[in-house]
Amino acid sequence: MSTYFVIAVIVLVFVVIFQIAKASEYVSILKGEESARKQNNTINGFLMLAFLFLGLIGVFYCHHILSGRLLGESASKEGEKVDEMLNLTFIVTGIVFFITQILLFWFAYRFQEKENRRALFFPHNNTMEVIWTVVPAIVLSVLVVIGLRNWFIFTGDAPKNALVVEVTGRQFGWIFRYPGRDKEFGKRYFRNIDPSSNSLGLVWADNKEFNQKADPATYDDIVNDNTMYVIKNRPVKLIIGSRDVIHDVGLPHFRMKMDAVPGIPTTLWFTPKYTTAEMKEKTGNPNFQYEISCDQICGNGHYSMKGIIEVVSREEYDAWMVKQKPYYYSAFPDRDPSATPMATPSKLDSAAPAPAKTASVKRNLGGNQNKLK
Ligand SMILES: [Cu+2]
Repeated sequence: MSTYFVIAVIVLVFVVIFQIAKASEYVSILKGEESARKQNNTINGFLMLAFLFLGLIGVFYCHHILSGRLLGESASKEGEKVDEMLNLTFIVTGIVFFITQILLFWFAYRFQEKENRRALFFPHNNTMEVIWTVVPAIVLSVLVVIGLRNWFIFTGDAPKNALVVEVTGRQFGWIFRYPGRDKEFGKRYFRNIDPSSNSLGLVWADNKEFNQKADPATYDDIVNDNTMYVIKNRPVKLIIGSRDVIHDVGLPHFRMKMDAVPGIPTTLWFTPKYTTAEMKEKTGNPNFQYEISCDQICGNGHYSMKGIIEVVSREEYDAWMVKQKPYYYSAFPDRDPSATPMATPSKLDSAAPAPAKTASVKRNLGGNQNKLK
């Protein structure tokens, strides 16, 4: 209802301005050009004041309806620094905004054309030039330095105890990888990518065509689509990449974002402050979810690229992790020791395309990639 009211007021204001302009046109015909121009001048002076007051009321009104309806407090410790920067920027630009806008409209009204008034010829003043160049330069430099310092923290080395998760964007979704027990991410190669069985192109097997050797570090990597689990109060470092076009890991609740670029890994770390359950309580929204939104227009399914982050306690995380199976076993179920403990190496060897000369665990786990396709 109030929206319609605001629209109606805006339309009304424009109708009034239009009518005044129309009326003054007729008046100028009747009265002659000179006196009509003077009258227009007075009207314009008052309109300047009207715009100033309406504009200030508009600023106050927008502030009033938006405050409390935005995202709320930062859900990460590092995000607090982003909020501090934003607030500082708002304070500095806010002060400048009010001073300049009020002076601009007030001067236009106050110093309008009058019979006996002569304009002062004021072409140049070096002192003023220096002041309004140096002061903004210093203020902006301070803002930039604070921003750079924070940027180097967020994108720099994560604390040693950080949980490391690899995030890969694809059209249209997110793929998360955890390094598994060896705490090491296995190698990937883009030509190994098969959306149905090897979504990240992990180098599971020897491949002579691509001159690749199977990387045993891939065997325990855990791959998860669309939901990332992280731990409250423990820093999490994201290693970000993309499988196709440029995406962007947007984390509005944590106040972070970082481009996901094919072939160029980017990193970012932050420390979640509240679990998802705590945020449900804090926001009073039982359906609250931490969200990864893709912040880069990346194709016609861009809008659907929503990833979920579950922030949980250490115990809940461990319980979740225990249930995860290495991705390798979902592509090679017959090699899962918990599923088929009786799988014999000789059987596996016969599936390999080019048996190596020496028997090794590596070869047994390698297998035939063509089988996947
Ligand atoms: Cu995207």
